[in-house]
Amino acid sequence: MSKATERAAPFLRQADDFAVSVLEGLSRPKKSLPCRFFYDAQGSALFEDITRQPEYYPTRVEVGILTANAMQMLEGALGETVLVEFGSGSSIKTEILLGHMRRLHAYVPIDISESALIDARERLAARFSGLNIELLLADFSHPIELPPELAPRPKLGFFPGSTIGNFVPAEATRLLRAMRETLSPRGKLIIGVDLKKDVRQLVAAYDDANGVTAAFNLNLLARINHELDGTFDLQAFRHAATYEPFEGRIEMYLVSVKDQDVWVAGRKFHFRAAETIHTESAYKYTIEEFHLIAQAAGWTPLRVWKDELNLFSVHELVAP
Ligand code: AVJ
Repeated sequence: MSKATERAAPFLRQADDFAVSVLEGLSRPKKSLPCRFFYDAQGSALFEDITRQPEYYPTRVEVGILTANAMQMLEGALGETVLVEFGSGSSIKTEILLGHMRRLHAYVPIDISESALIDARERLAARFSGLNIELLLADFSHPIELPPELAPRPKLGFFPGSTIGNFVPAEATRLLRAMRETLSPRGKLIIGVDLKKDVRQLVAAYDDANGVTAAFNLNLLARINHELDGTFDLQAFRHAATYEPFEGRIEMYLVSVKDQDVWVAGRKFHFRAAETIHTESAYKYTIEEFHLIAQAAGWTPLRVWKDELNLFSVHELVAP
């Protein structure tokens, strides 16, 4: 994948970023690991499996909203438009939009997972012959530089799945501001935002009965063992998901079931029984709360599309 690698973000090589972030996270008084590292090939596959679990409503509800309202979302998108997707993963939802776009200049999926980008391109190229797909292997939480020939064109941003929820509100505002710059001039962003709801339903979505989310969470330790010579015993940690009502967020943890020492990249880390590693936050919003964040990032919220049960929302943001 020479072209994608050429356009990879000029930051720390992914392997170094992983090593540095893991050692730093495990050295903190309250141990934590960045959720962006969930998505190695195994993690991406486990996430796809999560989206098929009955408790995990966000994906299928959002797909319903996108399918029912795609034409409205694409109003104004011309033939020379560039569709830019942040954290594209499998690009499954993108197919709904692409299926309603008569013409498009290019689709630029941005993702940290090389395997996900390659698989998505293969599938989309087979279904949409002639579609110009420009892969961008990069971490979308950093400023993104689009290929120079695409930068001056009108751009439609797509950020589904409520991945915005992984960022604390101040960071979410910073990220939305950076996206506005990437999509300028006159950019538009279609973004998925999971809504606040019954706590039992929220927690169940992050702790499904089949244990797929637990496997997804524990896979992070398997990745450390694999890539950083870790000695994590996956049986000695368990998955936990809680909802923090004051913060309005789901928190995911890995909990040590006993006192134990673990080696990572030649360094020893001690875990007390019941000690936790924070692995993900997923903020949930009301429509009004999300609009405040979008406006603070310089966006003007226009239409909002929701499902009849008010479980999930898709927002249209335009740059003034
Ligand atoms: C891909 C970040 C949107 O937070 O709902 C699913 C990831 N974590 N189950 C989410 C996830 C646990 C998901 N996002």
